[in-house]
Amino acid sequence: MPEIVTKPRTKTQPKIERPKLYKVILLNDDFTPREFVVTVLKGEFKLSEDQARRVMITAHQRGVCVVAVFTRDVAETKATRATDAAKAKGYPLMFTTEPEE
Ligand code: TYC
Repeated sequence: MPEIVTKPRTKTQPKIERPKLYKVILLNDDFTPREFVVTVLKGEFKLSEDQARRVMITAHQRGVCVVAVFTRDVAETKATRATDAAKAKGYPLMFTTEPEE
Protein backbone atom coordinates (compact mmCIF):
# COMPACT_ATOMS: atom_id res chain seq x y z
CA MET A 1 0.00 0.00 0.00
CA PRO A 2 1.49 3.39 -0.97
CA GLU A 3 1.70 5.67 1.91
CA ILE A 4 -0.02 9.03 1.46
CA VAL A 5 1.94 11.82 2.94
CA THR A 6 -0.10 14.87 3.76
CA LYS A 7 1.18 18.16 4.94
CA PRO A 8 -0.57 19.58 7.96
CA ARG A 9 -2.80 22.40 6.79
CA THR A 10 -1.54 25.24 8.84
CA LYS A 11 -3.16 28.51 7.90
CA THR A 12 -0.65 31.25 8.60
CA GLN A 13 -2.44 34.39 9.65
CA PRO A 14 -0.99 37.49 8.00
CA LYS A 15 0.73 39.45 10.72
CA ILE A 16 -0.82 42.83 11.37
CA GLU A 17 1.93 45.17 12.55
CA ARG A 18 0.92 48.03 14.75
CA PRO A 19 1.88 51.28 13.03
CA LYS A 20 4.71 53.16 14.68
CA LEU A 21 3.53 56.27 16.52
CA TYR A 22 5.00 59.75 16.26
CA LYS A 23 5.00 62.46 18.90
CA VAL A 24 4.09 66.01 17.96
CA ILE A 25 6.31 68.33 19.99
CA LEU A 26 5.64 71.98 20.74
CA LEU A 27 8.72 74.21 21.00
CA ASN A 28 8.89 77.36 23.07
CA ASP A 29 9.93 80.72 21.62
CA ASP A 30 10.07 84.26 22.99
CA PHE A 31 7.61 85.90 20.60
CA THR A 32 4.41 83.93 20.05
CA PRO A 33 1.63 85.13 22.37
CA ARG A 34 0.45 82.52 24.89
CA GLU A 35 -3.17 82.93 23.79
CA PHE A 36 -2.26 82.16 20.21
CA VAL A 37 -0.48 78.94 21.25
CA VAL A 38 -3.58 77.89 23.20
CA THR A 39 -5.83 78.66 20.22
CA VAL A 40 -3.69 76.55 17.85
CA LEU A 41 -3.55 73.64 20.31
CA LYS A 42 -7.34 73.66 20.62
CA GLY A 43 -7.99 74.11 16.89
CA GLU A 44 -5.48 71.73 15.36
CA PHE A 45 -5.08 69.14 18.10
CA LYS A 46 -8.57 69.28 19.61
CA LEU A 47 -7.24 69.86 23.13
CA SER A 48 -9.63 71.24 25.72
CA GLU A 49 -8.99 74.74 27.08
CA ASP A 50 -7.46 73.17 30.18
CA GLN A 51 -5.21 70.71 28.34
CA ALA A 52 -4.10 73.42 25.89
CA ARG A 53 -3.08 75.75 28.75
CA ARG A 54 -1.12 72.99 30.50
CA VAL A 55 0.73 72.03 27.32
CA MET A 56 1.49 75.69 26.50
CA ILE A 57 2.78 76.41 30.03
CA THR A 58 4.91 73.26 30.04
CA ALA A 59 6.57 74.26 26.74
CA HIS A 60 6.96 77.83 28.03
CA GLN A 61 8.70 76.66 31.22
CA ARG A 62 10.66 73.63 29.99
CA GLY A 63 11.32 74.53 26.36
CA VAL A 64 9.33 71.65 24.82
CA CYS A 65 6.16 69.66 25.45
CA VAL A 66 4.67 66.58 23.78
CA VAL A 67 1.25 67.56 22.45
CA ALA A 68 -0.05 64.13 21.35
CA VAL A 69 0.90 60.97 19.42
CA PHE A 70 -0.41 59.90 16.02
CA THR A 71 0.54 57.76 13.07
CA ARG A 72 3.33 59.35 11.05
CA ASP A 73 1.16 60.95 8.37
CA VAL A 74 -1.27 62.49 10.81
CA ALA A 75 1.53 63.75 13.10
CA GLU A 76 3.40 65.39 10.21
CA THR A 77 0.27 66.93 8.71
CA LYS A 78 -0.87 68.42 12.02
CA ALA A 79 2.60 69.71 12.92
CA THR A 80 2.93 71.37 9.50
CA ARG A 81 -0.56 72.88 9.59
CA ALA A 82 -0.03 74.28 13.09
CA THR A 83 3.41 75.70 12.24
CA ASP A 84 2.01 77.25 9.03
CA ALA A 85 -0.93 78.81 10.89
CA ALA A 86 1.58 80.60 13.13
CA LYS A 87 3.78 81.62 10.21
CA ALA A 88 0.74 83.15 8.48
CA LYS A 89 0.36 85.43 11.53
CA GLY A 90 4.07 86.25 11.58
CA TYR A 91 4.88 84.11 14.64
CA PRO A 92 7.89 81.75 14.87
CA LEU A 93 5.92 79.05 16.71
CA MET A 94 7.17 75.57 15.79
CA PHE A 95 5.84 72.03 16.02
CA THR A 96 8.09 69.08 15.19
CA THR A 97 7.57 65.30 15.10
CA GLU A 98 9.67 62.43 16.40
CA PRO A 99 9.12 58.66 16.51
CA GLU A 100 8.19 57.07 19.82
CA GLU A 101 10.80 54.71 21.28
N1 TYC B 1 7.11 81.98 25.50
C1 TYC B 1 5.99 82.65 24.86
C2 TYC B 1 5.75 83.99 25.54
O1 TYC B 1 6.24 84.22 26.63
C3 TYC B 1 4.70 81.81 24.94
C4 TYC B 1 4.90 80.47 24.33
C5 TYC B 1 4.57 79.32 25.06
C6 TYC B 1 5.39 80.33 23.04
C7 TYC B 1 4.75 78.06 24.51
C8 TYC B 1 5.59 79.06 22.47
O2 TYC B 1 5.43 76.70 22.68
C9 TYC B 1 5.25 77.94 23.22
N2 TYC B 1 4.98 84.86 24.91
